[in-house]
Amino acid sequence: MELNITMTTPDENPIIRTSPARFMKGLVIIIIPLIVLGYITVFHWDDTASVPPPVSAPPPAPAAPDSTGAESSTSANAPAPAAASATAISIPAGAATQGNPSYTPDSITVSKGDVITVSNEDTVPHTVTSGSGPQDPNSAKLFDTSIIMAAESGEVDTATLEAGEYQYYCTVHPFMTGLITVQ
Ligand SMILES: [Cu+2]
Repeated sequence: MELNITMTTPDENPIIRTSPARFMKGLVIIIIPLIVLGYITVFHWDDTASVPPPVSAPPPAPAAPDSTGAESSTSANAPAPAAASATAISIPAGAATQGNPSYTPDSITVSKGDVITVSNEDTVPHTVTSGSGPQDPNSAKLFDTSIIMAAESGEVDTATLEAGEYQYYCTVHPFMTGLITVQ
């Protein structure tokens, strides 16, 4: 049995099915959006990432002392208690760039047993890891917050540390270093 599978008649051109003008019009319709998207991607890439506003003072609250037990805040991302507390380290925005402040303060003195809250106010992950750097054979053996994501916080518990000075650094950006002194 023999099949004739010719799809076109001999007098029909099987390839050119449109006019050059119509073809160019279609091409322009495709290329213009590509140019616009390309421009946005190349020159406005940074604008596509949302950068949280800098952490500012929390809304005014009644200045009642000993309010730490109050659980009035329903915010999921309540900022760390402002200043005053000596047991807080913050990682400011831009810390991932070498030369910028990395830990604030970068040297802190606490009493043994204090729990240091580390709040990451930057837009990339950081750590507070014991040791002088990745090459330190004792790196992370004394304490390690592990990765703290942007806008989140971690803790360093000093209960297991003897009095003394402890260097720490960021495993993601080893040029970020600081010092914890336990009394
Ligand atoms: Cu870091």
